Amino acid sequence: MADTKEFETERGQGGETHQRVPSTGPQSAETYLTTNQGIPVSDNQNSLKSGSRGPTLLEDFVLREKIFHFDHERIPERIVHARGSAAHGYFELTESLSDVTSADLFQRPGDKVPVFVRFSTVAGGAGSVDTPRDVRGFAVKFYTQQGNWDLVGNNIPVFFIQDAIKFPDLIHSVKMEADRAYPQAGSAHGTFWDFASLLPETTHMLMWAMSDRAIPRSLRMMQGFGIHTFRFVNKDGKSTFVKFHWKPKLGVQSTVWDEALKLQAADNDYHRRDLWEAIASGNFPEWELGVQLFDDEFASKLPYDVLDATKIIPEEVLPLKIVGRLVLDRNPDNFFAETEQVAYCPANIVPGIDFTNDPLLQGRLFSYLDTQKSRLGTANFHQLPINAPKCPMHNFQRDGMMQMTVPKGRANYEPNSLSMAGEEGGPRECPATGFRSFERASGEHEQGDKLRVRAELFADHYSQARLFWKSQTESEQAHIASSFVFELSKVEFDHVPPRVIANLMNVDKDLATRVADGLGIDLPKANPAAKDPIDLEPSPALSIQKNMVETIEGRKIGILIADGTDAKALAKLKDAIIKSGATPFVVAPKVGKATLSDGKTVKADGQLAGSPSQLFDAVAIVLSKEGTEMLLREAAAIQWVMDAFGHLKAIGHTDEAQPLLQKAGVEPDDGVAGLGDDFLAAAAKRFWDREAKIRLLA
Ligand code: HDE
Repeated sequence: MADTKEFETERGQGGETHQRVPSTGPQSAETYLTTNQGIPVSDNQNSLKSGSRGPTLLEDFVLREKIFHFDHERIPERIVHARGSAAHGYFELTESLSDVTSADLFQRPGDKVPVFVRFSTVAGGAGSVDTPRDVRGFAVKFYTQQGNWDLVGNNIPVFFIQDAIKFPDLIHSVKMEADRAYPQAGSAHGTFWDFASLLPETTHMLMWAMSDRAIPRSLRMMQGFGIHTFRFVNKDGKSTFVKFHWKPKLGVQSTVWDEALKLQAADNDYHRRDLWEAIASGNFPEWELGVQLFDDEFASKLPYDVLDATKIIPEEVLPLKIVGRLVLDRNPDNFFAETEQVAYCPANIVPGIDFTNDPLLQGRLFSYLDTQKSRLGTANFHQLPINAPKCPMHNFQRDGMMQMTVPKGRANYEPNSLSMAGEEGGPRECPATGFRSFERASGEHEQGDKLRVRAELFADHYSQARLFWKSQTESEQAHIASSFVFELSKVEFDHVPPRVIANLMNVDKDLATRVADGLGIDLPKANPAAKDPIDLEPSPALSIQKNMVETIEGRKIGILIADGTDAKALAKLKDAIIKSGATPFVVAPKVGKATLSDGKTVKADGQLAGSPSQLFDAVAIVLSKEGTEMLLREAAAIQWVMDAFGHLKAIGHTDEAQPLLQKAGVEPDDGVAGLGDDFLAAAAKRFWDREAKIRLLA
C-alpha cells in the first residue's frame, strides 16, 4: 500500500477537501491513487458531470468502478461460527512424538510451525455480540512442511450430536427462529430446547453448555479440544488413537452470567478487543498442547465408544501428555483477507495423522470443503494467501474461476512422457513420504454390511453428563442449574421444559429438582433411558473453579478516579498493577481530565458512563472525600461498584470511598480490600462464596 506522506490539502470549488500529491516535487507512481487498472485518478471527490449542476455521465469509469467494487464487498458469512476473531502465531514442539507419528511437525523438539488460529461463537451472525452463552470454536491451521493441517475444534470437549446427519437439524433449531428471525446468537429459545429435549444424546453437551465454560472471560482463557478421536500413524504404519487438548497458560476463566449479559451492552466486541489488545501489547496468549494416546485394547475396555463425540476420556483415566505450545504473537493485517477468508477443513490432514470412523467427523470431512466453495466462490480458494500452504505445492489441477497461478508448459496431465521431448513433465507421486490412509479396521464392527444404524455403545446418553455434574463445585452446580432455568424460562412451549427435566432426572435428581423448582413446575418422571446410566468416578479436571490459575497476569484492572484523587496512591497502584503483568485502566467522570490532589491533571482511559465495571477483572476505587461525595450522586458510579461486587470481583478502595461502597450495597469480605498487596492478591480471584449472599441461584 502506498504511503503518501507528502500531500497538499486544497479546497475545491464547492468547499470539498482534496488531498493531493504535491503539484511540484516527487510524484512517484507509488504515491498516487489509481483505478484497479492502474490509471491515475485526478479527483476522488467529484463524479463527472455535464455542467457543475448537471447529470452524472455514464462514461465516468472512475465512479463506476469504485461503486461496482463496493457493491460486491460482502461475501456469504459462515453457516455456523460466523462471528470470529483470529491471530497469527506459531506452534513449538517441546516433546517428540516420533514413536507414535511420522507427522513432520511432531518430530524435533524446538521446531516451530506457523499457525493461524480463529476463535468463534457458533449460533450468531458475523455482526453478533461476543459474549452470548455459546460454544466457542477454536480452529488452528498449522502450515507444516508436509502441508496444512487443520485442527478445527471447540472449547468444549464433547458435541451435541453423534452423527453428522443431525447437524443441519441442530443448527436450524439453535439459530434464530425461521419465521421471526430472533433471537440472534443464543440458545435460550423454543426451537433449540424442543429439539434438544427430543435427543437425549445432547444431555452431556447441554451440561457443558449450561456451565460457565460457555461464557468465557477471554478467548485467551479457554481450553480447546479436537473432540473426535483421531489417529496417529508412525513410520512403521502402526496406529495410536489420539485426542487433542489445548490448555491455556492463564487457566480457564469465565464470567458470571449477569456479567456476560451486561457485557453485551458494554462492548459487543469484548473478546475481539481483548485478543487484539493482548497481542498488540506483547502479552502473547499461549496454550500447551496435550495429547491423550491410547490403543485398541484400552478403547475396548472403556464403557463408552471412543468414536462417540458425546464422550470424553477423563484426564484422571488417561492423563495428558504435554507435547508443545501454541503462541499467538501477531494480529492479522486485514480482517477480511485473513480472518474472513481463512478456510478451515478437518479433512486437511498431513502424513502421520489420520481420521477415525467417528460418524460426526466423517460428515465434517465433506462439509467444510463444500461450504468454502459457496462462501469463497471458487474452487481456487486454497490460493488465497491465508489458505495457501507454506511448503512446495504442485499438481495438475488447472483453471477454474479466479485462477491466480500461471502454469507454464503443457504438462497438465499425468502420466506423461513430455520430458523425453525435453519439456517439463511436472510432479510425480511419492510413496515414501506421501499421505497414506491407515489401512486396517480396528475394533469390532468397523467394517461389514451397509447399515443405517448407530453403534450400540452410543446409547449411553447420561453417564458422562452425571460424571460432569459430580465433578463440579457447589457454586458451579448452582450456575448450571440456574442456566437451565434461565434458558428454559425463555421457552414458550409448556411441553418442552418437562421433557428437558425428564432427561436431567437421569443425570441427577437434585439437579432436576432444582431446575423444576426454579421454573415453578412439577418434577416429571425420568425419561426411560436407552441404556441405564452408570456411576463413573468424578473428574476434578472438569471443574473450572478447582483448577483456577490464581494470577493477575493478562487481566485488566479498572481504577475509578475523580477530581481530588490522591496522585501518589494512583501512581503507586498503577505501577504495581503493571509490574504484576496486568493492565490498569483509569475511569473518570470526564475522560479529558481529572485534577488530582497535587493539582496536576491526568487523562482517563475511559469515561465512567462508557466503561462499566464488567469490562474489568477487578476494580479499585481511588477517590478522595470530595470525589466520593460527587459520585454518590452519579448512578453510573454506584452501578459500577454494585456490579463489581455482584460479579464477585475484588474491590480495592481508599477509606474515603467507603460511603460509595455502602451506597452500592458492598458487604465486607475477603475480596474487599485496601489498595496494597492485599488488593493485588485478591484481584487474582473471584469470590464465589459471596454469590450466595447476593443472588438467588437455583
Ligand atoms: Fe463445524 N462447520 N461442523 N464443527 N466448525 C463449520 O465450515 C460442520 C463441528 C467448527 O473458524 C463450517 O468453514 C458439520 C464440530 C469450527 O472458520 C461448516 C458438523 C466441531 C468452525 C461446518 C460440524 C466443529 C466450524 C461453517 C457435524 C468441533 C469454524 C463454515 C458433522 C470439533 C471454523 C466453515 C472457522 C465451521 C460443518 C460439527 C467446529 C458448515 C457438518 C463437532 C471451529 O462446514
